[in-house]
Amino acid sequence: MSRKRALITGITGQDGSYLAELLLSKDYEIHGVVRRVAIEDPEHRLSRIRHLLDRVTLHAASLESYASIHSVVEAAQPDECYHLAAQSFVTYSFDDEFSTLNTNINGTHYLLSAVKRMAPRCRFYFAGSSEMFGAAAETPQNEQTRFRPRSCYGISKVAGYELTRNYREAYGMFAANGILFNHESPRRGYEFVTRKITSGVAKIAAGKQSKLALGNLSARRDWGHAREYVEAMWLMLQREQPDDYVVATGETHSVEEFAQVAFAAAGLDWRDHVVPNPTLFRPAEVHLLLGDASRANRELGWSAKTSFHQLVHEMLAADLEAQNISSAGATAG
Ligand code: G4F
Repeated sequence: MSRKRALITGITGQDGSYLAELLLSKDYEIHGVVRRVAIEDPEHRLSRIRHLLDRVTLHAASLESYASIHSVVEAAQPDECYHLAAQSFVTYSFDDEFSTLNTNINGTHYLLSAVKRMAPRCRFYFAGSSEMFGAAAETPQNEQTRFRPRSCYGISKVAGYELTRNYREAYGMFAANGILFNHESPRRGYEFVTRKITSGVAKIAAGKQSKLALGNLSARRDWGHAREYVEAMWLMLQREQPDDYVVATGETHSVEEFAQVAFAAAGLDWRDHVVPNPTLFRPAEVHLLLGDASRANRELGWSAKTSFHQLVHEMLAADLEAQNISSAGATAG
């Protein structure tokens, strides 16, 4: 039997890199969609997949161009398509609503349409988000919880979710939505609060800075490990029938708790270093997210394994090592 082919948009990101590793371990042939600038600047823009470059085929395309997306799908002829690429930083979606909505909604629509035309039997995964729940009316949130997004990012993800569901219902495509709660790792981008904290703690421990400015410390998130969350994506596309799944740990912690644990692990007191910065508050905040992943547990056999403390410690250890500080000094998780 020939190898299965997977097409991954966003392959250069945290999730894309873990997913490519997972699928390579299952002997998939991997095709990734990247921006042309990434191919021209591999040192910086392909850093998360540098170790995979001789085993993946990269295609230059833009989510803003239907023609380029169509060409990639036609060339790759994927059996499975994982649509992870997006403008994914919620804060930025307040700064530029238009580009977030255009890229995220049109990009998903272009890809769905191209798959329907060029590879109709391809199984499609859409990276939905717990940001879709927004000011959720119930806690914990599951697949039935109503969406009440609080940002253009959340709105764009609701649109992508609905497009995916509509292609499933209207055209019989195998199209599944993952509703993933926050998932982090040492590969997380520095703009997200978890990595901002662990990299900040490491720089403070190295004596390179003394303060860390943060916004809303009381916001609560359900934080899991990205490496485990990509397994849930793959499992969703192995089902007999497509469906939508919440992927979460079932635990919620505040930003303050995250900071407290990270600083304490480096032998520091967060109160000596964290400075509140009101400009980092969002115009509309999502105050509390907590996922109920029992459907994923029941039907996919998936559950989160890494604890909150283990996650913080793993991220901090990587950032300490980047500062040439032995992570053995970090209190065990
Ligand atoms: O780390 P964050 O920027 O992640 P956020 O907004 O929850 O979104 C992430 O998770 C979503 C899944 O629910 C994804 F769809 C999305 O793409 C992204 O991966 O912020 C987390 C919380 C927020 O409440 C924010 O207000 O941390 C609070 N926060 C406090 N100080 C801060 C900061 N966030 C950032 N980025 N920077 C701060 O200084």
